[in-house]
Amino acid sequence: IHDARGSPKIVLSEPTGSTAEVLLYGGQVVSWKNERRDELLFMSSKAIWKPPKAIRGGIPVCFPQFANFGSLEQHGFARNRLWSLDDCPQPLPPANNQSTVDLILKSTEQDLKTWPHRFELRLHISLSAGKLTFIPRVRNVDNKAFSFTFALRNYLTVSDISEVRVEGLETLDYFDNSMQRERYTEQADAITFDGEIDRIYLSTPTKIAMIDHEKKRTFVLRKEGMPDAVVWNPWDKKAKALPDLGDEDYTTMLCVDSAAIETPIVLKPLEEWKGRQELSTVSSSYCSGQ
Ligand code: TA6
Repeated sequence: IHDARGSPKIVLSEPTGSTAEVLLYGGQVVSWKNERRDELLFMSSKAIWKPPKAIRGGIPVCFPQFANFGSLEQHGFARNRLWSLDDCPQPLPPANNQSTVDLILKSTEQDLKTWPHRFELRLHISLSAGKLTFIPRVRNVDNKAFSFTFALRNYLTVSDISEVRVEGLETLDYFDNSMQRERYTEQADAITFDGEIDRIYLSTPTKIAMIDHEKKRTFVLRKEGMPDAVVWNPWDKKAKALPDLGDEDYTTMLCVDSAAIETPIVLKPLEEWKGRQELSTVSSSYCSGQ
């Protein structure tokens, strides 16, 4: 663990040479490099790496609220808090060549003022060849029930957003964030990009593929416990309006998030919710439907 721009950072590694970097700030993965040292996650050229701003890139955790689906700050507060190592499951071995880390965020007196529910949010992250796995868990440690919405916002690096195709969301219903959250139905073929997209796809299948022709790379997202998927690219106008996103950055980024939004998760006292997300990359020989 060593400091990086003010936040302690954990570096995960595995025998084939891929690495991932996780900050205690936000419990956020900020880098995932394959064995050829290609950076697989997008990081804004103008990201702000210090509180209270969320770092625009990597994989921020949106909890206890996605976007403005509620009265809290945009995407909740978990991504703007300093998490800790969760030494309950097992203390992190001294060597940094560990391929897993367990993080925890507990409700604080300060946060109880804005979100009056005592919780323990745990995030297990493990790296293996070509795959990054996340197991988020939320436990209600209060004496009354609460509900929350949740997302893992996966900022993926792409060669050129206009050359990317997303398969697996065909014919699904979605809320369109850029159209007063109206409900629409997706067409019957893969999603391609020629403008701003900000959609919450509902009841998605467990597998979604993001195919990047030029880079000859396909990301595959597999998820459980998070029925929805968000697809977001701000395109040029919105990109210019975001101070922590480079004006051209939208051409090399795509967010495809695992999420539980349409049906908030309800926990009674002592109940625990558990999700799972596997993000993997496959080579150019990938053919759809695999
Ligand atoms: O995708 C949902 C959304 O709320 C978009 O409308 C856009 O605001 C994006 O998230 C970015 O949010 P952030 O707080 O990371 O700037």
